[in-house]
Amino acid sequence: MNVGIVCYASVGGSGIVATELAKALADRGHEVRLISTEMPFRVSELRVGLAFHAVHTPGYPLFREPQYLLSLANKIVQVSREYDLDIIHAHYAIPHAAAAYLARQILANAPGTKVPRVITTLHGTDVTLIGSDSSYSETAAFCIDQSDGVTAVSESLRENTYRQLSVRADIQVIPNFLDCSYHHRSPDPVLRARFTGGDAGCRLVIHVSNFRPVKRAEAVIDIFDRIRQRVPSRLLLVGDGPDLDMAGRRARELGLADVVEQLGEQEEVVPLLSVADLFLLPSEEESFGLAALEAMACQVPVVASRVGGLPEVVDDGVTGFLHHPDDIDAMAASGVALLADPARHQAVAEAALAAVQQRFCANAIVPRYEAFYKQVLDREPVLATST
Ligand code: GMT
Repeated sequence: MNVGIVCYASVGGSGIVATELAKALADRGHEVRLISTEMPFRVSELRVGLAFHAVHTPGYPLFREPQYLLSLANKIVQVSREYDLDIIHAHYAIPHAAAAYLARQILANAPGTKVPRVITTLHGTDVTLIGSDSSYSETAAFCIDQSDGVTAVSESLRENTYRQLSVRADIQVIPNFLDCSYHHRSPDPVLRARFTGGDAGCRLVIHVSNFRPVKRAEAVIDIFDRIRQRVPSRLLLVGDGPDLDMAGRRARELGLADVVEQLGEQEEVVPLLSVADLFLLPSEEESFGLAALEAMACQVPVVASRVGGLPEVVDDGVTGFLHHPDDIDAMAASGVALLADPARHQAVAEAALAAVQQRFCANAIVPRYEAFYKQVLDREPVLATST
């Protein structure tokens, strides 16, 4: 199949999933064209069957606002005409589903032109935070409904979409996945010693996110503070975003400046996860929690909020621990219970890895996307064309 995948290039779950899907589809013999503003950060090496098309949004003195939706739709039309796309797969509804819809309308307007099917994958904040805001809700719901196929990354997100937007589309759940040949624990003792200061008794706690308010970075510091009072440990903060400074401030207030290390955005998280002992994710909302899945694949037990799709990823008490997002004490207690009991830690780490291998590896999930593409191509298009 010829597939155009539209995604955000920035560090973030939806871009990672779209990029990993593009790579996996190319490896399975499809012709895949990634369409984004920049080369997504996880497309490292050249791959047969995978090409990248950059979207440029030229400014103009008259415009105060960048016209990304229009330039993206324009690029999709050009790529589709040139490379005969069967599918445009938009990751993140806003504004990618709208751009795909517009591109399909433009293509359908030219008799004799092949009109690709549009598939939209909902990732979470495109529904739960931005999409359901009254500034976007009508356009988001319309464009989702105008897609030929819609997927969501968890049951929870599917239900939330019906609850929060007036969407009628039949939403299929296809969970996120990992390339399990890459995402596995491979600890570097030198790196670990660098973070522990060579103290064999020191445990490493880690948080990876884009430090937006939904991630509750301050809660990460408060949980770590409680853990640190019971178990000698250090905290690694990986990623960047609006709340990172606040997290640093909170750490200084609590006298933790020497044991909290800010590593900023990192392209490679596996080496960092591979030296960590505990992953904290006290988010307010998480449609899936790809960061938790990456930690589990690296045998790092997760302590997280019982919100959104996280219970579909973490089996509470077996592959990690889930608590109410405001129950900082309970999260800290679970962290201490794991770090202070090596046998329990190992059991949870092994169960987490087994769960990832059974349910969330690319070889189990990518065929579900392929099957969905075929299903969508075999049924009547949403848009009646003039061809
Ligand atoms: O929340 C983020 O870190 C970014 C955001 C995105 O779209 O890039 O993440 C959402 O999509 C991810 C991939 O499907 C999910 O794993 C995250 O849970 C989801 N974030 C939220 O729902 C807050």
